[in-house]
Amino acid sequence: MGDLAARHADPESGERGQSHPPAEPGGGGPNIDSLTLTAIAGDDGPASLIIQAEDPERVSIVDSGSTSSSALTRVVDSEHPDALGNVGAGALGGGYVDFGTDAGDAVTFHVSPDDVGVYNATIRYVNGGTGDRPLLVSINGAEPTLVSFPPTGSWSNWSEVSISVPLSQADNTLTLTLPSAAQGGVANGPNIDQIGFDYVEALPADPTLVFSIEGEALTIDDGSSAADTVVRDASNPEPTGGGADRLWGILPVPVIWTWAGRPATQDRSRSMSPVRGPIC
Ligand SMILES: [Ca+2]
Ligand SMILES: [Ca+2]
Repeated sequence: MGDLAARHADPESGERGQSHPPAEPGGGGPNIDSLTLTAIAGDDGPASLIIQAEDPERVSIVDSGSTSSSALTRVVDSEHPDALGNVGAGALGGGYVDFGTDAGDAVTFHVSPDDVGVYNATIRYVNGGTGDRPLLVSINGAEPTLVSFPPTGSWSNWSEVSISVPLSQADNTLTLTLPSAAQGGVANGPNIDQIGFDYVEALPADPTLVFSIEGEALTIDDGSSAADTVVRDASNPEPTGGGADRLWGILPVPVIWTWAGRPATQDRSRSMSPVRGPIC
């Protein structure tokens, strides 16, 4: 919608002004000089949220296992260096969380958006190691999904991993947990700087339908004991209908896009690749 106003001049009085539009019985009309359309800002959705990992008001840490310094999952800043006495350069907000070495160590972000919905969560991290340091990601305590945090080249070269998450209530939690080897983890994690949350779209109509994807395996939880939500493919087609192959066409599977292993300033469009499905 716009704000419509017309500038006109009265030929007898010389009066000029704006009207919506002028009424002039008996024919004729005003001389139209110009038309001004003023756009009214639309609703761009809820404002973005950025939570610093070192924010004690919004982030809680569960540190388990050994009490040796290298095993601790803790906040690192100028007053609290890491186990080697270092503070990594390039973190935003003055600090970051350094994962220790114990499976089960966890960092929970408390997220209170203006509106519920599906959000893009951009996790800023650094991994100066030589191999992937995956973490389990869970939203509001739901079944976690393993997310990759590939090497970034150095401990000061921060990068981002972006995942799609549902923020379905006023207060949500996003928990990053160091997985065990059996869960696909290694005995260490990346450093986490911050997570930004950007609104994408409204929640699905049926919030009880939950997809969880780990690796190549897809698990469906339809919220009831009856297996009435199943995968249909060539090995398990529809009992009836669906055409010759009894499949109702192919539905696109949503994916998580990562921009891992690149400098934060790099053009995202050149290195995106889908790795996993949505976390619910
Ligand atoms: Ca620990
Ligand atoms: Ca930070």
